[in-house]
Amino acid sequence: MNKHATAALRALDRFQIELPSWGFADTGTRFGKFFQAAAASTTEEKLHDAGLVHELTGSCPTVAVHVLWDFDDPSDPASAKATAKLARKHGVKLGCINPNVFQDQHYKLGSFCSPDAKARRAAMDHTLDSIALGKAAGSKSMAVWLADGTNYPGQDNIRRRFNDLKAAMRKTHDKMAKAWKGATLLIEYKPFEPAFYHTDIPDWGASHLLCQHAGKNAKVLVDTGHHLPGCNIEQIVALLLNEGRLGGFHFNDRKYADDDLTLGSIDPYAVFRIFHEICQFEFDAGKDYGTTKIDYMIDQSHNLKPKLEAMVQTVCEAQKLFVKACLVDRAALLKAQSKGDITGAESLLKAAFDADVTPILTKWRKSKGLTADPLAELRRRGVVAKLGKERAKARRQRGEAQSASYA
Ligand code: PSV
Ligand code: MN
Repeated sequence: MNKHATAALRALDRFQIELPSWGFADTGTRFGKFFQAAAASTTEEKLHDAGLVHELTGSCPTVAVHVLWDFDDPSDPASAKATAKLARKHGVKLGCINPNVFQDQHYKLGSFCSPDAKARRAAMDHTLDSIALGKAAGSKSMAVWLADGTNYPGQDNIRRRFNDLKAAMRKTHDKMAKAWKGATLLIEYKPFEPAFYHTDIPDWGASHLLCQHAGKNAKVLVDTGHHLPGCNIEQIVALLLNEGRLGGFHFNDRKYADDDLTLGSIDPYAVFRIFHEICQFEFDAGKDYGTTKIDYMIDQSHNLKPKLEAMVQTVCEAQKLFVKACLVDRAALLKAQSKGDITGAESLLKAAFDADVTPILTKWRKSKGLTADPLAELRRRGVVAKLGKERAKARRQRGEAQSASYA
């Protein structure tokens, strides 16, 4: 193994990926929902599945939770403790807390940006409750994603909305600093959907403005699906790293919009380029790969692929592309760049991207007592079929509708 491979091996130890509880449950499109018998329908089932992905990959010790979907009583911190206990039972811990200020009827015109003061207050009350839940759960971060926006020009005052949002993010940050020390406030952006004329946090610039206004523990959350076609995501990542404001990622892939496909299924080179910018930042700072605090999280939801398989695929793909980025010969890259050798510089990236990193990943997995091929192992165990039977039966016993015949 050369020195780049050795650095990659060490970096893999630090490369952890958080799983989304909601990624194990049935989802659909606005046209319908095709059920999977093995999909998780209770919080415990989601945590069980997350535990299994962690057992197979050794890289996913935490699970992001959505407050309204994973806690019994969002106004009672004891319910966060109960979910945290369930997580421990399945060998994982609770990660990022996701308040939900988009589901209730009073958010029809928005949450923090709504023209209705009652809706703005409800959003703040829920966010303050979420802070208490996050602290009780032992989590280290909270992610704010808003469905706020308008559907038609003239519908509302864009600046009034943003100013209300700025005040809300400052208040949220201050409350976190007092009541939940050391926790990070992640602010996610999205240029479209469910609002289709304007979104109140459309891009990294708006997120960044909100973070600057909120305070030092506010960071930008980059969901890879939340960009308009052609957007250079790795450049956003490079600039945010430069400003100390890159909080983390919601990993997924897409062909058109926020398609929530498995990472790298459409454009693995784009994901590699993101990791390349992160590694380059660390190299320039004289730091080892994987030592920058970045919350790598998955945010994918599959209608048709078995959830567990999709999740294992994404984790393994992230590891593979991360390792490839660690292999870039950065001393040679610097030389090529300073000579203006464009072809040489690009070829160094391509060489790393084209490298077969299976031996590195296998060596790392073996050293941790893990299976060399987590997806093959999941399939070999027949887990999806087994869970499908068990869960269909459990649903029938609970009197729930979903049929096992969709497996
Ligand atoms: C919104 O599209 C999003 O990306 C946010 O992160 C939400 O928390 C998540 O999906 C689940 O709805
Ligand atoms: Mn997201």
